[in-house]
Amino acid sequence: NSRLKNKTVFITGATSGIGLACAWNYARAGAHLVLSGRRADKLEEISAQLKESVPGTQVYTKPLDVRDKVQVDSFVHQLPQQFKNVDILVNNAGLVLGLEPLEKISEADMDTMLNTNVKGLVFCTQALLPSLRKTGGHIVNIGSIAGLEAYKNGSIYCASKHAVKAITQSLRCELLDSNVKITVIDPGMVETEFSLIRFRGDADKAAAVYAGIDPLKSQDIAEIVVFATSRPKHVEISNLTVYPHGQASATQIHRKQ
Ligand code: NDP
Ligand code: 8X3
Repeated sequence: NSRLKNKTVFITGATSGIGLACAWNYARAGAHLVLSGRRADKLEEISAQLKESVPGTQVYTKPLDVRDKVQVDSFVHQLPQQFKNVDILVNNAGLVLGLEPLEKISEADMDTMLNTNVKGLVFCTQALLPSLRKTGGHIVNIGSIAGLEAYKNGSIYCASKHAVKAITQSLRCELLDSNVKITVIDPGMVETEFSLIRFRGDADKAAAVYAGIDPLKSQDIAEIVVFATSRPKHVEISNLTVYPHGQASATQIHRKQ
């Protein structure tokens, strides 16, 4: 993809799932990568695999917890010269903990979800906007269908993804007179580590989420992220909702017996 060749792409939550698939797809398109996540071992493994499988790929990795503003700012300030001019920011790091009534949600889980999905996304955006303004860049926020409708036992996660939608809309207005574009992608069910984390490592509960349906794969979303960020300069995809066939909302799911 010639529009992405030699562009620098900064991906949060690149150690797994959608973020990791984005890394592979951007590497294949000839982009340079800044990959982050909390797991240092994963980052090293991924960097080695990318360099080996896609020769010529330039990858910079360093652990980053997006909840920590000081860490985010110093990560961005300390980017090596060749990765400093970021063209595309993929705000992907995010998670849900539990599927529980509001009355039962702990303050710790609430903080983890809101600080990662909302404040972390804002911290990364604030830190990278100066660079994105210089390059004429693009921000992609990974939202969710949970940001379009709220469902039972999903209050805080749904609130966090509604916030992502609102932040994207406000920022689009603030960026109208700039050369920075912004897109939010709202996936339905994608088979990643997402459900394993939601159910705190319970593999049976996680597998049940995807039973009787062909869920989206990380690759499906990554292709869309790459597509959205490789349109001509004047084309701005504002939002895209993506379901696997058989899903029509968070709760309307047809499962084959
Ligand atoms: P995964 O659990 O597979 O990946 C989540 C990524 O986020 C990991 O790389 C994880 O890395 C990273 N992450 C979590 N917390 C932090 C943190 N504090 N700082 C930095 N990185 C962090 O799930 P998905 O790929 O599915 O999730 C990616 C995004 O997609 C999320 O925003 C999620 O809400 C959204 N989404 C997912 C859907 C699905 O059905 N799977 C549907 C709709 C939206 P590490 O643990 O190394 O920090
Ligand atoms: C992930 C989709 O339906 O589990 O954001 O909230 S859902």
